[in-house]
Amino acid sequence: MRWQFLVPVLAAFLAIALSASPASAADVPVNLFASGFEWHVGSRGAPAEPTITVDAGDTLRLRIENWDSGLAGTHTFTVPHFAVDRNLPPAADANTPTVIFVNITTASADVGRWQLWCQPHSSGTDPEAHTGMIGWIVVRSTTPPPTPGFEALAAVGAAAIAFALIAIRKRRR
Ligand SMILES: [Cu+2]
Repeated sequence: MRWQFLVPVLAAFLAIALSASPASAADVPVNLFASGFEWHVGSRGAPAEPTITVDAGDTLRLRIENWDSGLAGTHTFTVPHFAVDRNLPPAADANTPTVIFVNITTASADVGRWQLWCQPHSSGTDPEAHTGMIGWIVVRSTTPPPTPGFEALAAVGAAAIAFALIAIRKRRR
């Protein structure tokens, strides 16, 4: 293959590489604990009112344990933004938590900071401003810093380089 045919091909690859989309969606496993009438992430001793952070497009795979027993230990796992509202029956005893699984798939439209709470043990009127047994789900944007027309500029630039190289090669003959 002659060199001048190779240059546009390389330039095209360069343009595609420059405009490639960011990291793809991931599964994010999280262990969430209802214990002592507070939410905790990772372990029962972790701080209350935790924040779970994912990237837009990720699927949050929650394994939720309720360690509070007795009738008062009935919780809910409620996330208004994602229309999730699950019952979390009390632990059978001090060593036997109730376990439920909840999957939440996020999209770019979900970018923001959303509350999760327990209905009986939190209060408030604004869906994102409850107090009490609450936590947060933060969905980060995966869009690269906005540079309008960057991809088009990259493609045009790559083509210009290709033609310049071809012109140089031709002149040298
Ligand atoms: Cu509760």
